[in-house]
Amino acid sequence: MRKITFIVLSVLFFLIGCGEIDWNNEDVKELLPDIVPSLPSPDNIKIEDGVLTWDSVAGAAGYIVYYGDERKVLDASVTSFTLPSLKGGGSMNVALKAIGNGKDLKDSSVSFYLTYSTDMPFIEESGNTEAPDPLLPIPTESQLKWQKLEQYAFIHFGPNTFRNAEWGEGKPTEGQAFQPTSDVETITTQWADELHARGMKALILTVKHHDGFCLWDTEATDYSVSKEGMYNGNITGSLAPKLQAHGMKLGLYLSPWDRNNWAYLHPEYVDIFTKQTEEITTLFGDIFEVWFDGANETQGWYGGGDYNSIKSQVQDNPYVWFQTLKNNNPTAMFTRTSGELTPGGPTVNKDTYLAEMKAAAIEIIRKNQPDAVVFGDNSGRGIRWVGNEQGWAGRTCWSMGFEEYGSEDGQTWFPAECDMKTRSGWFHSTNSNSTRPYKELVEFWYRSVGRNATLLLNFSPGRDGLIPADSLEEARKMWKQITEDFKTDLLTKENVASVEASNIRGGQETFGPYNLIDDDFDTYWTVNNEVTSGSVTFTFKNPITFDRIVLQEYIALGQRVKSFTVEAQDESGAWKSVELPNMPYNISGDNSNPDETTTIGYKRILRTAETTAKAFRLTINESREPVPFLISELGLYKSYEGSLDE
Ligand code: FUL
Ligand code: CA
Repeated sequence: MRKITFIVLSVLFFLIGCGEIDWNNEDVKELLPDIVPSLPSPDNIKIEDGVLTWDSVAGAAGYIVYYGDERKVLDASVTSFTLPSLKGGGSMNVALKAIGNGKDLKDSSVSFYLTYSTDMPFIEESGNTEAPDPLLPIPTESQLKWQKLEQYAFIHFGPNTFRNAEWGEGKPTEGQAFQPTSDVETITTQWADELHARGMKALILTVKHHDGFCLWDTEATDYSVSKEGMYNGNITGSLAPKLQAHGMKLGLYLSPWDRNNWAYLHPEYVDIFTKQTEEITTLFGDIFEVWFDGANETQGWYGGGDYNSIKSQVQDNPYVWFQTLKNNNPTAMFTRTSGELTPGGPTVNKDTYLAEMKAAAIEIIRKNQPDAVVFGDNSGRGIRWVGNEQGWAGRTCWSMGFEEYGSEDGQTWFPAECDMKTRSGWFHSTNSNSTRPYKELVEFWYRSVGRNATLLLNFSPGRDGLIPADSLEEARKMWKQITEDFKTDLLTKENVASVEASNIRGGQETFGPYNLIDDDFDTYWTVNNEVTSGSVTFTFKNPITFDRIVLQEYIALGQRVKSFTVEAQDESGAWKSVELPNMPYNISGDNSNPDETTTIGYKRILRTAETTAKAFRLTINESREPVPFLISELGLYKSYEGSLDE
């Protein structure tokens, strides 16, 4: 028997021999380690949102919470404790023990210590307590909803599909007009199901392209799916509920230019066009976007030879009314009528005519579909063409102004949409039968969605009415690559040890930097009114490796940022600008230069060199006006290099 045990036992026998044991006697406690059992320490201890919780310990008479320099004794019935607010910064150690009954159960040992740290860096509470004032122009709610769709599909389908045409070229004959070999249900089911599976949040269909053929059952003209001798399938009507079932939105392309209509550029055609607009905005449920294409010509004629000769004749005077053509053959649909232009007839300014006609149609859209945005409408409620059909927005891209780059001085909110093709033409053609590889589609996505624009990706169903399998396969891979690239945000509360911000509006948590990583667009980090630049630094518990930075500006109050900087602290502790390598390849009109750190807007994604960081810093250098900036979200990701197989 070891000596120490011998002594303990002797003392015990002595004490027992003297009568009742005083279990609380310090000498007794001291001497009892092996004999009176201890309670187990509380298990499953967690701190969430400032509340400490644990699993109750059977037999405990209560608990003691140790936090900072303080302690609190709690009843046995309690298994949670609200820690004091750490507003104002700092962190504290927190631990817990279960209290024994003072008889045959000793107190547990003290649990391991947890670090409880604040969501807010230390900052004086001073300055503005209300959200910053908006900086005009700002988006409408519909424009904001539209932008959040990010990526949606385009479908070009119509008579062009059946004769390798893009603009209704060539003389159509009745039989060639429109003859999909699949039934309408098969077609629209494929479109909705397959595009939904590829991450498309909406679909814009050419319900009428420049050839004037209508993909719905229209009362306005005789040239549609439902007329005698035609396909007899209301494609648009069948598509709408299929998209809705997937939570996808429907958009409609209605060409103002109508090459098949004698009345084009005549007053009568305004009635036809507005009637068509009325129909498409009332027949198919909610519409998110209406595309009034910008292409137009000075003649409403159909047919190669005539078209070119008329075009050359009107070149010098493009505002001639085609009265003669109208009189010669008012309703011919598939007939290539020769007509002569009568110079000197009544004239109309084509641009004014089209602008007025579109304005009348926009009125109808506002009435029937108040939530829809109109492509090309720069009244402050529409959206703009990005200025190219190559799938890229500018590295600097304002939601005001025009084309790729927009302008910080633009007076109306006019965000950019990038329309891009998966094949060489908008329409299917048996002559150019290849689809773009997914890597290019991924590139378009980064250069549109990643640059404060949306991506409108076109698919060209074939003569069977179905989107070709090769396009679907590349789009599948594209979407897999993108979803995998952004699967895991590395800038999360779990990974962050501490955060510092140079300024926080009013010193309030509501405007603090944790809003940058809460996955909520509507919460943001912002600063006091007089502050126009500033930085936020996140220090990680363990270094992280990333090659994608995602930034979102709270554009609901206006687009502001015009210059920012991103830096990382390497393992040696040195701070360096995050390296921005060249883009994977040139795109017509864009190039492979590195990304720029200028505008942010709704979403800005930088593809960076692979960077391992102990800490990450975002600095906002300048806004377009001397006003505070508002940043909704900041994310860091590592792109995916694995297999894209199904
Ligand atoms: C252009 C049209 O002329 C093309 O045919 C196509 O519809 C494209 C999306 O817009 O302006
Ligand atoms: Ca947020």
